[in-house]
Amino acid sequence: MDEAVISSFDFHNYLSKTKGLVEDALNKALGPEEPALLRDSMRYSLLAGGKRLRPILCLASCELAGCDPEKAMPTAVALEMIHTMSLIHDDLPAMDNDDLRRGMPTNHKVYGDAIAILSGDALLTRAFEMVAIRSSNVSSEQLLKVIAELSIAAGAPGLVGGQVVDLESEGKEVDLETLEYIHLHKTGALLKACVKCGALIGGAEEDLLDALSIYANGIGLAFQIIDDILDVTSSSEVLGKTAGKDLIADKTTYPKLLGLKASRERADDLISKAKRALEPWKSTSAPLLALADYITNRDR
Ligand code: GRG
Repeated sequence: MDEAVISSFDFHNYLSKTKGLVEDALNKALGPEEPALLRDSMRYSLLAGGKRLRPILCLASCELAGCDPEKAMPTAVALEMIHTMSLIHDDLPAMDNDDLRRGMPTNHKVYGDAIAILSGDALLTRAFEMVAIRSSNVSSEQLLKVIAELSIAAGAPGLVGGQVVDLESEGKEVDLETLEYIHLHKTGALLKACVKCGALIGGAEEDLLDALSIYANGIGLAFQIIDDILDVTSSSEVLGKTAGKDLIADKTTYPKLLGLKASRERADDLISKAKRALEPWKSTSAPLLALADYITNRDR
């Protein structure tokens, strides 16, 4: 794709088509299994909508590496399962204690705390099953690398670690370094895994993996800065989750530390840097470039 092709790239069409494929795969990933209560609770949250940004990033990275994105679909589904389980657990009374997610009552409000915890556990373990059992035409070596990436991103070095520091920091003065640590772990780690896993399945060379790592760091942090901004500037109706929550929980956020204008500028800088990393792949990176812009321009 040259400049003209990139500027004519129909992102709206790409997004709705790819989202449709992801929704389809998510729907098929959870069959008519037992016990019914657990299945219903898992399906309730997994199929509740959402932007599906993580699986789309995974598929787009696989495609950029020159491979049919369908090959990465089981991993893309796994990533959305891990993300969804983190949302279910994050909403629990012992954590963020929220009633609204993706425009619907949170999982524990419908199924109770115990089933919400267990359906999160089941989604997390199902994610690894998806990668190990449903992937085809992907070598065992690639699958092992993907499984390692997912484990690291979800566990103590990623989401769980970030969540712990986030919980510990509530009601305290937090500096920019700690805030960045929280964001890069709690949010950035999984977004980075999406990009990396897609590229690994696509058979990306080292130079592309390095560039995608820079891209992922930039979009990961920018995504959370925008999330902090939207928490202040948007409404629960638009967000589909409780707006103003950070203030209520006395959390340090980018707008609190830097103000709204400087936060927006920081997000824009990060997105520009992320996009610059993909310059050498200008002719084939239109979806990832457009996804980077989507992250800063989104309204929910
Ligand atoms: C993963 C083992 C494991 C445990 C989870 C609870 C927890 C540990 C971590 C919390 C992680 C968390 C909720 C981070 C926030 C990430 C974030 C900004 C979510 C919102 O993502 P969107 O906007 O949501 O992409 P949709 O609904 O569009 O998918």
